[in-house]
Amino acid sequence: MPAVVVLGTQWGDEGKGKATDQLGSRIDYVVKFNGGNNAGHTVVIDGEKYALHLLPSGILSPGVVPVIGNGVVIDIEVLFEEIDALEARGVSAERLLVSSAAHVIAPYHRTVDKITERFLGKRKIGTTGRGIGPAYADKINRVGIRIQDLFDENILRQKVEGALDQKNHLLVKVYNRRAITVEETVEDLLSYAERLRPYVANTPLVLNQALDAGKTLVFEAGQATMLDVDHGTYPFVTSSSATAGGVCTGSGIGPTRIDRVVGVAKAYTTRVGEGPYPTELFDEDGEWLRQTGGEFGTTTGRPRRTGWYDAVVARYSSRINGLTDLVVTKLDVLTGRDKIPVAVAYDVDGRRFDEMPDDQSDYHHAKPVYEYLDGWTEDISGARELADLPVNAQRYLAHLEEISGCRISAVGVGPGREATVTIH
Ligand code: 2SA
Ligand code: GDP
Ligand code: MG
Repeated sequence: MPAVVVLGTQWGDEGKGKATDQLGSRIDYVVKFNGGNNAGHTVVIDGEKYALHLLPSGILSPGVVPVIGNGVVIDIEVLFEEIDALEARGVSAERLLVSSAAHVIAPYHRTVDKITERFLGKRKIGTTGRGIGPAYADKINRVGIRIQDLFDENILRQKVEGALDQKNHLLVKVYNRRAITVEETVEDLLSYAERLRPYVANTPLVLNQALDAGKTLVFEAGQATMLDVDHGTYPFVTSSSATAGGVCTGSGIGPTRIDRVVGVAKAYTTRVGEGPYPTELFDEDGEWLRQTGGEFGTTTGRPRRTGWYDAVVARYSSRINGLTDLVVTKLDVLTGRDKIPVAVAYDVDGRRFDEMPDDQSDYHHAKPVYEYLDGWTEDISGARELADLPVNAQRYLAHLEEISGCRISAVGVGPGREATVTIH
């Protein structure tokens, strides 16, 4: 399996970090290709919890080369904070490679992110406030700063001038804020340049050469399909391509080199931030899922919205990403329920939708059409084979597989590295 993609099929936090980490002993490179420090991936190893944001999960496996690809936006201060925190716990970042073409999140991107949200008021997106959207906007608008610009002060100054031109106009005239100076920004960015230099590489070349040499690469998505800027619930999305297509543009490898696309899905659903969410629960069941599943943001600590499994979303994700297999996580969280609802279709003002509505307004009005499956009460955290699971848990999985349109290859039964049922 030379090139494997691991991505989220719902609204994020499906447990991608753990799914990637688990492939660890068999892989050579773990590559991040989209997003930035809005991501939060939790990996639990021997009871020790690691929360990763910018660094790929592969950093935790000795021998794996972690790569931050060109499609990522990098807050360099946060990157070094994360490296320092891991090194203090004995995890080395020595092998890390950072793309010279990745874009930088400058301090003004964070400012603009927060101000924009405040001004949007009721129409806000509920961003993580990390400057992600404004950094990608500058990239597309061709006024972004790239990692390689940090090594030429003249070029950096010119680019910062270009980036601040319109922003200062907006900050001062529209938002009534002070102007950001070119000098303070250049100084801030230059202060990291020398420390960053040893990590910087031509990562598309490195990755293609690694594939040529028969190495195994895992491409780890941040956020998820329903938050993808093209295929998600726009405008309530993040600003990057979190689907399988983003792997190619965000890392510089061709689509013909991808062998396997693994979609990760929780046995229920969660969402952070604003936007439509048909199976969302507002009652005590929703609170029960939040508490039992520990559904609080890894980056911001925000309580996650919670709801039942949504097979319409699963089928959509399976199609958009060309999934080869599905990893279902957090099945253990559902233990103790009498009946477990799963949405198989939507009702939109009396019309039935078996597939994702194309029209945003329809999606905002979609109500789930539920099937109710029998639950189980046995502790399943020790299960490692399908046969170790109670019959009703097996039936739940078989049904998910049928309605999601994808083969299930593994099931998470606890946060730990070892707590996984592998299906052969
Ligand atoms: P942004 O900051 O511009 O990317 O926000 C846009 C939307 O994308 C959502 N988003 C996320 N949703 C779930 N998990 C994310 N990562 C963290 C985690 C979130 C946290 O792993 O828990 O700690 O709050 C993530 N990152 C972005 C965001 O909520 C907006 O809806
Ligand atoms: P990611 O962004 O997709 O990597 O997911 P997060 O790390 O943000 O959120 C997933 C959470 O679920 C983390 O706290 C994981 O430790 C935890 N987790 C992952 N898989 C399982 C599982 O199978 N069971 C349980 N109980 N927790 C899990
Ligand atoms: Mg997360």
